Amino acid sequence: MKLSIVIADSGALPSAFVVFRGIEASMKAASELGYDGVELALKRPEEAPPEKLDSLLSRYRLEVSAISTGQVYAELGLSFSDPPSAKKETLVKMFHGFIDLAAGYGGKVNIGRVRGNKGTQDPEASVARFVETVRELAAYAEKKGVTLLMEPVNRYELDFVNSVEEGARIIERIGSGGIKLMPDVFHMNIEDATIGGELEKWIDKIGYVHLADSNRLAPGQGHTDFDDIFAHLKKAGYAGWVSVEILPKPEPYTAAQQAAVFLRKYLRE
Ligand code: LER
Ligand code: MN
Repeated sequence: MKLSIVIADSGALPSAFVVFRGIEASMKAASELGYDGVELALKRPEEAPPEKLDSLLSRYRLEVSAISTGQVYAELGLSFSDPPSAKKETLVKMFHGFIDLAAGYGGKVNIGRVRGNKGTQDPEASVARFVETVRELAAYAEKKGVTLLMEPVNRYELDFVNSVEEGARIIERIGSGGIKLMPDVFHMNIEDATIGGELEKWIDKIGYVHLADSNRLAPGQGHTDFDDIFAHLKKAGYAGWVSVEILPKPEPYTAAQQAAVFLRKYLRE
């Protein structure tokens, strides 16, 4: 397994859920702390120009683990569940841009908050629009050798695809090889009956894992059982990325350091 941390540009929205801000400063810190990679939380593909990425990644000996897109919904105010419109076309084109960028950097693009809510008016129609939009994007991603990552998110943030099992079922419904699951153990602690057990059960569909403790601080600062999580991931043969997505508390560098120090033992074993 390889260890990554979520970072963003200095112009990231206040709602961006990242540990460090400012691409260069973040990469320098991640590298010093022994991370193998960085997950780029972008609101537009142009925020991470390839020339800049190439020079920073080689200077700090890092890889891009994935591109995450949580800010896109906040920035554009529309989602994959919305009815067709010119704005929705803009959203889909923007995802083509993320996929094109990921083709050279990490090969993974996440779908979290941008799926939107199914609402109460006609929830099945919203979910159907979501499935259709993601199916199209997954086909585009597959052609580019990129995997979309569907992130189950807890009920207090989104009203569908909350548990890993729901994520697995919707991936089956999408029916494409271009999409996998991105379980986040913080959300799993709220929505899933077990964490390690569910990860092992759905391992064939899992392409990436987000790590945070029960209180969303660095792993080791809450009551999540990481011994159990890593025992199951190892038993299942998981060899992909685990990425630290935590609150920047008590302050970003300390939080990232706590996570790296705590997780090192599982990654070395
Ligand atoms: C994004 O990865 C995530 O986990 C969300 O909870 C952020 O809103
Ligand atoms: Mn997450």
